[in-house]
Amino acid sequence: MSKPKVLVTRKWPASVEEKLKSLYDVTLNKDDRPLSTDELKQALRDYDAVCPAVCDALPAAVINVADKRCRILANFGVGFNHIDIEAAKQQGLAVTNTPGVLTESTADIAMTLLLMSARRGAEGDRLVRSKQWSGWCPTQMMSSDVTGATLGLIGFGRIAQAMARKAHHGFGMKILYFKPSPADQTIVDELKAIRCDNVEELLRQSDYVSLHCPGGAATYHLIDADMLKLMKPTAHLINTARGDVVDSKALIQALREKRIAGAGLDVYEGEPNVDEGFLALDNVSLLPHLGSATIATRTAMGEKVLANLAAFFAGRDLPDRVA
Ligand code: 8YV
Repeated sequence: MSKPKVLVTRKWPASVEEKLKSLYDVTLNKDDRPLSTDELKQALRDYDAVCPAVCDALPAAVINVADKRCRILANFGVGFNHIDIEAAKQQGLAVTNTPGVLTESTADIAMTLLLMSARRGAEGDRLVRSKQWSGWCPTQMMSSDVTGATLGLIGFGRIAQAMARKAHHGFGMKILYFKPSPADQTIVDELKAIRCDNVEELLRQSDYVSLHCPGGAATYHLIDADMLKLMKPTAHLINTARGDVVDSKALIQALREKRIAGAGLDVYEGEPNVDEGFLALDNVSLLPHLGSATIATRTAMGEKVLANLAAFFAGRDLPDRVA
C-alpha cells in the first residue's frame, strides 16, 4: 500500500522532519516560504494530510475547495483560530492541535514581556545601542516594581496558570483571574488566586494584565478603547494570546497618551504586519511571536503532530482532536 501523502507547510525541527520522511510520502518546505492561498487550496486537493501553522489562513473559502483529497488538518500549534473549524466540520475534515507541550515556554515569554515592559528593558537596550547613554543617574529610566504587584489574567487555562505560578511563587505577585467557567480549585488554592466577576473588574484592579483567552470572533477586540480606560495609568498590558483580542489602534492611542504605562506584545492583528503606530512608541515591547520558540518545545509540538497523524492513519481516536 502506498504511504499517505503529507504536506508540511513550513520548516520544522530537523528531527521531526526526519521521522515524517520515514513514515510518509511527505513534502517539506525546505525554504520555509509561506504558502499562498492558491497553494493551500491546491494542497487540500493533492495531499491526504496538511500540517499548517498559525501563519496559514484556512478560511471556508480555502477549506471548501472542490475535489479535496485531504482528510485531516494536523495543526502545528495549540491556537487554531486561523482555521474555520465549522467549515472543516461540514467538509468532514478532522482538525488536531498540539496542546500541553508549549505551556511553559509560552508562559515564560509572557513573563519576559511583563518584565521587559515593567523595567523598560527594550528601551534601555535601545539607549545603550544608540550610544545616547551618558551614565548612571538617580532618576534615569525609573520604572515599576514587579515583585508584590497584582497580576490579572484574562483566561485561566494551562498557559495562564503556568504564568500565574511563576509570578506568584517567583515574584510574590497577587493573582486575579477572569474565566467564564469555574477554575480548578487546586490551583486557585495553591496561588490564593481571586476570581473577578468580569473583565472590567479585573482591569480596574490589576497592575499587570496578561491575555490568555483564545482568539476568534468571541474575543475579537475584547480589549478596546473603553476597556483600556478602566486600566490604572500605571498598569501594563501583556498579549501572548492572539493579536485581534486587542484593538491595536485603541492600544496605540492609550500608550501614546500615557493612559497606561506600557504594553508587551508577542502577537499582532494581521500578523506578520505590525501597526506602524507601535514602532514609534517607547512604552511598548515587541516580540515576533516567540511564545513556543524553544528547540525542545517546537520539537515536542512536531511530535504531537506525528502522534495525531499516526492515530488518524491507523483509524484510532485522535489524541488532540478539535474538529
Ligand atoms: C505557535 C502559538 O508557535 O501554538 C500556538 O497557538 O501561538 C504559537 O506559539 C504557533 O501558533 C504555531 O502554529
